[in-house]
This record gives sequence, structure tokens and C-alpha cells, in this order.
Amino acid sequence: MRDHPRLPTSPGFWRSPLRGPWFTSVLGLVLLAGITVLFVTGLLSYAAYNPDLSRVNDTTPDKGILGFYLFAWPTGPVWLYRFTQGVHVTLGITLIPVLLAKLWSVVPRLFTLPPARSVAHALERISLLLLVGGGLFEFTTGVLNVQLDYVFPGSFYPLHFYGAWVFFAAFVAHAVLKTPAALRTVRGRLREDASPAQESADSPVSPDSPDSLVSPDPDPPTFSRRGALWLVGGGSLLLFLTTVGQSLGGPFRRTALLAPHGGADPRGGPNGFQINKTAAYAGIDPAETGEEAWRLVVTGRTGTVRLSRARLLQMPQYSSSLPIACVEGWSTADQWWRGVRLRDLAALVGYDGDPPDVFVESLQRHGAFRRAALRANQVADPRSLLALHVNGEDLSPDHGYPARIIVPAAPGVLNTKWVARLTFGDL
Ligand SMILES: Nc1nc2c(c(=O)[nH]1)N[C@H]1C(S)=C(S)[C@@H](COP(=O)(O)O)O[C@H]1N2
Ligand SMILES: [Mo]
Repeated sequence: MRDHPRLPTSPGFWRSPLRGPWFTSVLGLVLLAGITVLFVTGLLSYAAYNPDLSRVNDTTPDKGILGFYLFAWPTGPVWLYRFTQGVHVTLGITLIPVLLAKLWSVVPRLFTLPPARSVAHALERISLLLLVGGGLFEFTTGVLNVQLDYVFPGSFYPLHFYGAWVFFAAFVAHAVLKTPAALRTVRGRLREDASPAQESADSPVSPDSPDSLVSPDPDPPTFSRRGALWLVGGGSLLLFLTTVGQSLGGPFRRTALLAPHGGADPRGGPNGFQINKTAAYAGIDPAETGEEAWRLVVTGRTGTVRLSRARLLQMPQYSSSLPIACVEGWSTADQWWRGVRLRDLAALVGYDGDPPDVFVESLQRHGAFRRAALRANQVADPRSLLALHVNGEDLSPDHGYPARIIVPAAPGVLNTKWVARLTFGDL
């Protein structure tokens, strides 16, 4: 038996014949496209929360220059957030095997000695630390948020947001440095079936350089690079197929084996679609939602009115077919909501014509999503409702009885359930 180096700092320690520029380049190019889409859809998701509208929507201090791009999230097409966030979460989960394989393919580099050969090299390695650390941080916080139901209540958004900027800055620097060579590698003479020796000889990086990815002392191959890519791709496909159903909704929901929220109303029927937090979880006492007890308190320019549910039902009723789309990636097909338009409620308290922003508070006393701020364009949209019915029935307690907000194209978190108070005015 040959003697192999025992220390990972020695290049001969790493012996997989799969490692080399071809394998790393293919994975790198997939990530280049995928992570760019993740970054853009992530920034969109943040903007969709109206973080700049109220400290209730985002309690962290001003995002400063990183918030430069924030804009009034539109109210159409109605599936907008369903789409952008479905892509964000599904693609993020699908890319996990690619990310892990990419990190595996370059892991020998982590151990190269000396740690820095020059100032430039030291800077490059620090940027790689931000790249790898930032990438793992973003994927981990994202998955934890989707799977574990907001382990960092309230602080997920700033963590994931600031992390995204650090990660993406390092990612852009890395992509600028490496993409040309990666493209040359996959287009050029290097073949996925090249032996490590051939690959070493053809690679622009000298085989003796500490930057060479090719093992100087490879083990005999047990399967091909193409086979390894199929394995990674197969893992991605499996994750994709067991995740995407949560964004497609309807009968596909049952294929979303990895989605944590199986929680449709167990009784089925008109209210039988996904429930995020139940009334019991939110601490809603049925006694406060009864016809006698519950009043909607609406405040605006001309003062305050208190409306019973019966009184709301006497106002003009409108219908909107709208989905619920959660930041976690799941969404429902369109549901048929019926209730009072938000702009009509604004008109009751002195805003005819152009309605202002509104601050919405629920009966719920604790928890992250009991209040939300909606922007004027959302209030003005005639499809934005204080819903009293869904799919032809009273709202169920878990879907927000006696009344809930539903706004087209908005993230689910803005669709406050068990509404108690609406305060119209510029926020
Ligand atoms: N009061 C209150 N409203 C709330 C929430 C909540 O926890 N409390 N969750 C929000 C979130 S995050 C989503 S995705 C939707 C889910 O609505 P559903 O449970 O009817 O599907 O409700 C929103 N409205
Ligand atoms: Mo949500």
C-alpha cells in the first residue's frame, strides 16, 4: 500500500479523481445563474413587506443605503408574490446539493499552506471566507425559517437581508474573477471524461500550483464526473419535486413532502385551505369574536367609528379571487373572498378619493404578525378587502373570523386575521 499524506494541508491528502476544473466550473456556472435569481427575488420579497412604511413591518433600524431600492409593491398581477417567493424558496432548496457539491469540489483549497502567499492572496482568501460563510449562512437561515417556523422571530428578516448583501458582494467579486475561466473550461478542451493527468495538463493552472484542483495523487475512479453531476442533479430534482407542490397548491400540495405546513383545515370544505397560525395558537378567545362582543374600530381624519359585523354586512359587499402566498414559499390557489373594500372603510372616516396608508391591528395580543401596515396603493385597489366570507361561507376561526385583510399580490403576512382596528392616515 502506498503511503498517503495524513494532513489535509498536503495536496496529496485529497485523492478524489472527480475534483478538477471541469467539475467545479459546471457547478459554479449553475450557481452563478441560480444565486443571482435568489438575490433578486429575495430583495423583492423584502420590498414586498413594506419595511419602510412602519416599524411594525420591520423593527430594525433604517436599512440605510441598502434600502435604496425599496418601492411601493404593486397590487398586480395578483399572483406576483406567489411567483417571486415560490421561485425564491423552491430554487433555494433545489440548489442545496449544487452548493454542497461545489464546496466539496474546492475543499482542498481551504487547507492550502501557507495561508497567505501575498497581500492580494490574503485578501482573496478573506473574501472566500465571506463567500463560503455568507453562502452557508443564507442557505441555513432560509431553510430554518421555512422548516422551523421562524426560529428567529422578527430577527430573521434583518439577518437574512444583511447576510444576503455580504454574501452577494463576495459572490460578485468571486464571479468576476472566476467566470471567464469557468466558461473557458466548460467550452474548451477540458472534457468531463478527461483523466486527472490530462485535466492537469490542459488546465490553465499549473498542476504544482496550490490553486490546482486536480489531485496530484488520485485514486482510481469509481464513477465518472458526468455520473457525479447526475447524482447532484438527481438530488436537486428530488428536492424540487418534494417542495414545488407547496407553491403550486391544489392537489400538488400533497407532493410537497418536505413542506412543514401540511395544515389545511382538517374539515375540508370552503375553509379547507392552508392555515398558517390557528386561532388557538394566536390566543383568540371565541368570546371576543362573537356578534355581541366584537366591534371593528376604524379611525381616520374625521374621527372613529365602531362597526359590528352585522353593520359591515350592510355595507356594499365585493368579491375578489386572491391567493395567500407566504414568505415560507407555500401559497394557495385563488380563494373567493367577499367583504367590504378597504377604500370604502377609508371613506367612512374622511378619505373620499385618494385613500392613505392604513395600520391594521388584530385581536391577537402576542406574536409577530398581529399588526401590519398597508400602503396607500394597496388600500386604493378595489380588490383589497376586509373579508368576512371565503368561498361562500363565513370565515372559519382559523382563517380570521370575524374579519381579515386580503390584499392582491401581497405577502401573506400583510393579510392580518382577526382584525380589531384600522387606523387610516399617512404612516
Ligand atoms: N393576526 C394574525 N394574522 C396573520 C398571521 C398571524 O400570525 N396573526 N399570520 C399571517 C401570515 S404569515 C400568513 S401567511 C397568513 C396566512 O393566512 P391563513 O392562515 O388564512 O392561510 O395570515 C397572516 N395573518
Ligand atoms: Mo406567512
